[in-house]
Amino acid sequence: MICTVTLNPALDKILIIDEIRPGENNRLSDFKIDVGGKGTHVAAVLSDLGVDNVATGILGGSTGRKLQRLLTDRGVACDFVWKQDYETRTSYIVIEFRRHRHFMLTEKEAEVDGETIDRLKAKVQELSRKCEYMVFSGGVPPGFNKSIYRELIEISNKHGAKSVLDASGEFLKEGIISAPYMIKPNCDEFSQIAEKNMQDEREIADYAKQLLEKGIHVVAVSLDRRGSLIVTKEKIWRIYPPEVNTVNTVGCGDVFLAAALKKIADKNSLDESFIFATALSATKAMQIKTSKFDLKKAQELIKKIKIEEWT
Ligand code: TA6
Repeated sequence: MICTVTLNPALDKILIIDEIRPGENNRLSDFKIDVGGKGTHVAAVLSDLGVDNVATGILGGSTGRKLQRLLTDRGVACDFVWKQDYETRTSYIVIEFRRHRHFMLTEKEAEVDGETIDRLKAKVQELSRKCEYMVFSGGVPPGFNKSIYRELIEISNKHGAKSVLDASGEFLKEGIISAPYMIKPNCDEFSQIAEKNMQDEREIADYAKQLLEKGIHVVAVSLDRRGSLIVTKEKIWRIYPPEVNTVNTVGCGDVFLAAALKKIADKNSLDESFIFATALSATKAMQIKTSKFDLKKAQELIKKIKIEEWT
């Protein structure tokens, strides 16, 4: 069983428009809703891939109820901490077809109080006893300390679960102190940990090796459209993604993480797991919705993925 922990879930509203014209009434050509907030995406994708999973985090209000319904409909077991007088945020993803571009606008979230945070910690403790993997993913609403992911990972490690962290800034920097099993930073987030701008792939691999000395087992650095670097004590892989017609890249990282975890949990080798993750995530970029993918297409794309083993 895999548990996802989303401290700041969202409902994704996807607004589709041909062209945005400033100062005019911009009429949408279509509108879709999807689960949002990183960890919840991972949960929905895991369910679609047939992996038993439970989602926790903080929810509130009618948006929270709507999001939970979407997750339940996808087959996710929901065990959220509910907060009174709190409304789960909405994220707006605007897809502008004519210019082949999209934007994400996220609502400002309300502050979380100490009592809710304590209930969340107790929930993480309870779930980390039952789950093999605990996935901590996404932004953090105000009210939490910078150390929150470090504390939650410590709790999971203590109860025998393997922790996976997909966060940014100070939350990521603090989180790695507790030595999660795996981290999945992008280039910017990796530069935040290293405290210097990291673009050179060899330099990223060398610094990732240093992180492994702290007890992390897998550092999966997303290089966005350029693919990824997967660094472990034994091996380094550079994976190049296939070319696809991109419609909306929001959620690609979450599909990548869920797909890799599915394969790792099924005891596949790491290179095989990340090749599958790369293919599935590429099919996400072709979809309008933020947590959708195309498994059949991914099987075709696997053959087009290039992988190098670095020494
Ligand atoms: O990764 C995509 C996504 O989860 C969107 O669904 C959107 O809601 C957003 O990211 C939230 O990201 P944040 O970092 O603010 O938690």
